[in-house]
Amino acid sequence: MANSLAAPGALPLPHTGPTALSGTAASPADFRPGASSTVRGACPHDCPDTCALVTTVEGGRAVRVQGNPDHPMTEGVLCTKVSRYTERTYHAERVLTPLRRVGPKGAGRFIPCSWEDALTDIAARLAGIAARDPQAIVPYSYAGTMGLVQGEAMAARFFNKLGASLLDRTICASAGGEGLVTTLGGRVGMRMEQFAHSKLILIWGSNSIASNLHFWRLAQEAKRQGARLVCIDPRRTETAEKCHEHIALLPGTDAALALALMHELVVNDWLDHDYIARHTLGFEPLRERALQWPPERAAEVCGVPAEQIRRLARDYAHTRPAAIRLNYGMQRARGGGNAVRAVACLPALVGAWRHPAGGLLLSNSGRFPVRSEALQRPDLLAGRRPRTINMSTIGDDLLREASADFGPRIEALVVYNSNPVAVAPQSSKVARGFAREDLFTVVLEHFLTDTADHADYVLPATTQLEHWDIHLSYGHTDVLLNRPAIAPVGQALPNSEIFRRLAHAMGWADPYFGEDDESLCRAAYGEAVDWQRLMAQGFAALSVPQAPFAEGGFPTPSGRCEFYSQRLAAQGLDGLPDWLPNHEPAGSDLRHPLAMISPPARNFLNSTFVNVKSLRDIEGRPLLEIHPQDAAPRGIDSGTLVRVFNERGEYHCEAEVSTRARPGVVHGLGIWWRKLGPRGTNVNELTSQKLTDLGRAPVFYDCLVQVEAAGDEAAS
Ligand SMILES: Nc1nc2c(c(=O)[nH]1)N[C@H]1C(S)=C(S)[C@@H](COP(=O)(O)OP(=O)(O)OC[C@H]3O[C@@H](n4cnc5c(=O)[nH]c(N)nc54)[C@H](O)[C@@H]3O)O[C@H]1N2
Ligand SMILES: Nc1nc2c(c(=O)[nH]1)N[C@H]1C(S)=C(S)[C@@H](COP(=O)(O)OP(=O)(O)OC[C@H]3O[C@@H](n4cnc5c(=O)[nH]c(N)nc54)[C@H](O)[C@@H]3O)O[C@H]1N2
Ligand code: SF4
Ligand SMILES: [Mo]
Repeated sequence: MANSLAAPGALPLPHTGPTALSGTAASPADFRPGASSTVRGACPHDCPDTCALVTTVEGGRAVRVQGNPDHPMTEGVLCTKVSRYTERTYHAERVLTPLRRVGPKGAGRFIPCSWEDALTDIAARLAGIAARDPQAIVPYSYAGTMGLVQGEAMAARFFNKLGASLLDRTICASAGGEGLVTTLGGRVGMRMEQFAHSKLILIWGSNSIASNLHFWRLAQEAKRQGARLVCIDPRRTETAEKCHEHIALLPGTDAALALALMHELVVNDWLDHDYIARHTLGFEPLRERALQWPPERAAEVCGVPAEQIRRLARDYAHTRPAAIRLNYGMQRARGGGNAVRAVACLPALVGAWRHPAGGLLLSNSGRFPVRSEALQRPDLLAGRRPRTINMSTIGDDLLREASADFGPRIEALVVYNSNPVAVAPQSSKVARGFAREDLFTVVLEHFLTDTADHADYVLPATTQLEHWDIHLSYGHTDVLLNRPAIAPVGQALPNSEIFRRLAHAMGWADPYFGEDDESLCRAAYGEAVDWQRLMAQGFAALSVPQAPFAEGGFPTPSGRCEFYSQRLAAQGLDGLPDWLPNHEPAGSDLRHPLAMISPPARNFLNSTFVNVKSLRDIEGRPLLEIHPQDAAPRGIDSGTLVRVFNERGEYHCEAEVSTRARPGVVHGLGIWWRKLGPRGTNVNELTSQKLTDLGRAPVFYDCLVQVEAAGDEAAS
C-alpha cells in the first residue's frame, strides 16, 4: 500500500520500518484512472474554525475540496480560500523537486537536485556546524500547518537529538495566551457553539467574517434570536458593519476600556457578589484599580465617547447571557497581555459564567490533551539546555555576533511551516539576515516564497491533501484526523518524512525516527481520544462542560478567577491588570503621526494563498486604507501610489481613501509577498521588533508611520 502512494521519483525509504505514507484512507484501487472516492480530512490552516474537509478524488487527482456536512461546526461550508485548495495543490509553481541555490543569496535562482544529494549535503553541513556548537543551528517554524505530526513531532525529535537552539514560538498568540492563563488559568473558555444562544455578544478585536467564519454563523443565529452584537475594533470591518454597534477605539487601548467598564459595574453595584465571593481572587484591589478609571478617563485614552462606554457597561450588566468573543487582534500592542487580563475579568464580575452561553472565548486549545512529550521527545536533549531564540526577533538575532549573552552566532536555519521573510516584524532586517552569505539555510516549502528565495536548499513538502495529520482547534473542541487523499505531487515528501530521512543521512538509526505518520497520529492523544471514531468519521468531540466555570473550578493555582495574580507579583510585575500605553503612542512622534495596524486580508491566510491567482485577483493590490481627513491634506486619492514610512523602512502600495479608517489610524491589509508588491516590500518593513508586556510577542499593531503620495516612480 505504501508503495502505491510513493511519488514517482521519490526514493524508497532508506531505513527499514513502516513508511510515512503507509496506511492510507483510500484503497489503492481508488488511484485507478476513472475511480472516484471521497477522503475525510482537516483544514490545516491557522484559523480557529479547524474545518472538517471532504476531498473528492477522481483517477488519483483531487477534484474538489468541500466542508464535511456531518461535522457540526463546519456544517459543510468552507471559506473561499480553502474551497480553492485544488488550485493551490496543483499550482504550476509548486516546488516539485529538491532545489539547490545557484545564484546569490535571495535571488531565488535554483537548479533541481536529487533527494539523496540534497540530504547528504545538508546532513554534512549541519554535522559540521554541530561539531562546533549545535546551538548555532536554529529551527524556525510556525503554523503553515497546525497539524501535530507535520508540525512539531519528527522535526522536534531531530532538533532535540541534535541539541539545536530552541525556538520560542511567540509570533501570534503568546501575549494573549499568557494573559488568559494569568486570569483564567489556561487557554480555556466558553464552548464556541454556545454563542448561538447568547443575548449580547462583544466581538472584541476580531474580524470574524474574515477570520472566524463559522463563529460568525453562530453570531448570526444569535442575532436572529434577538441578540445584540457589538464590535470593538479600530477598523470598521465587514464584521463591524454588520453588528448593531461599533466601538472604534484607538489601537492598544482595550485595557482602558475594560477598566472603565469595571468602574461602571462597581459604582453602580452591577456585580454578582455571590460569584465574586466564591469563585474569584483579588476583588478588593481590582475594585480600587477600577475606581481610577471613570469613563471620561478611558474615553480620552480610547478616543471614543464616554457615553458609549457607559451604555456598553449598562448593556453588559443587564443582558443575560452575555458573551465575549475575544480575539488576537487586540493583543498585538505593547500592553496586549494586560489587555486580555483586563477583559477576562469582566465575566466573573457579573457572573456571566453561570450560563453556558455567557462568559468569554479567546482560545480553547488548552482543552486538548495532546501528548506533546511523546511526539516531540524533549528527553532527547539528554540534560543539555540549549539557548532559546525568540522567533519574533529573528531579524536582530540573525545579525548578532557571538557573545556570552547570546551564545554562538546563528550559522544555520531550517525553516518549515513558516515564511519569516514576509511575516516577521521589521522585515528589512529579516531579509538582511537571510541574505548573509555565511548562513546555511534550508527551507521546506510548497512554493518559492520570499523566505525560500533565500535558501541554500528548498525541499518540496506535501500539502494537507497528501499526508496524514491530526489536529486540535483553538475555536471548537473537536479533534480532527486528516488522511491523505492523493499521492504526493512531484517528489514532495511530508515534513515528518524529510526529517526522518535527514536523521538517517546524519547516521542516526534510533528507532523513534522510524515511527510512521499514522502511528504518530495515534500517539498524539493516546487513549484520550477514540481512534476508531476518528478513523470512521474524521472527528471526535472532547468532553468539555457546556458551562465550564458555572461553579468556578478555574485551572489557576487558587482554583479561582484571579483578578490579582500572585505569580506575576512575585516576578515584580503588577499583580492587577492595567492599561499600558503603546510603545509608539499616537501623537508621540510628529514625523510619524499616523498609527498603523496591519490585520489579515480576507482571502489570504497570513502570507499563504497570496500566489493563488483567483484569490489574489479578489484582493486586488497591496493597499493602505486612510481616512479622507488624513488623505486630503496629503493630496492622496483612492488609487494614489503612496509611500508609507518610518525610521525602520518604507512600504509602497495603493491608497484607498475610506471611512473604514478612523482619523489618525491607517490599515495596511494582509501579508503580501514582498516580491509581489511594488518595489519588493510589504507592510512588515514598517513594524518593529519591540515586544509585548507578557509572552514576549511582537507588536504588529503598535506602529507609527507617515504617508505621502509617491508619484509615478513608485510603480513596480
Ligand atoms: N481570512 C483570514 N483568516 C485568518 C487569518 C488570515 O490571515 N486571513 N489569520 C489567522 C490567524 S494566524 C490568526 S492569529 C487569526 C486572527 O484572528 P483575529 O485575532 O480574530 O484576527 P482578525 O480577524 O484579523 O481581527 C483582528 C482585528 O483586530 C483589530 N484590531 C487591531 N488592533 C486592535 C486593537 O488594539 N484593539 C482591538 N479591539 N482591535 C484591534 C483589527 O482591525 C482586526 O479587525 O485569524 C486567522 N484567520
Ligand atoms: N504585519 C503583520 N504581520 C503578521 C501578522 C499581522 O497581523 N500583521 N500576523 C502574524 C500572525 S498572527 C501569524 S500566525 C504569523 C504567520 O506566519 P506563518 O506561520 O509563517 O504563516 P504563513 O505566512 O501562512 O506561512 C506559512 C508557510 O508554510 C507553508 N506550509 C504550509 N503547510 C506546510 C507543510 O505542510 N509543510 C511545509 N514545509 N510548509 C508548509 C506555506 O506554504 C506558507 O508559505 O504572521 C504574523 N505576521
Ligand atoms: S481557513 Fe478556516 S474557515 Fe477556511 S476552511 Fe480552514 S478552518 Fe475553515
Ligand atoms: Mo496568527
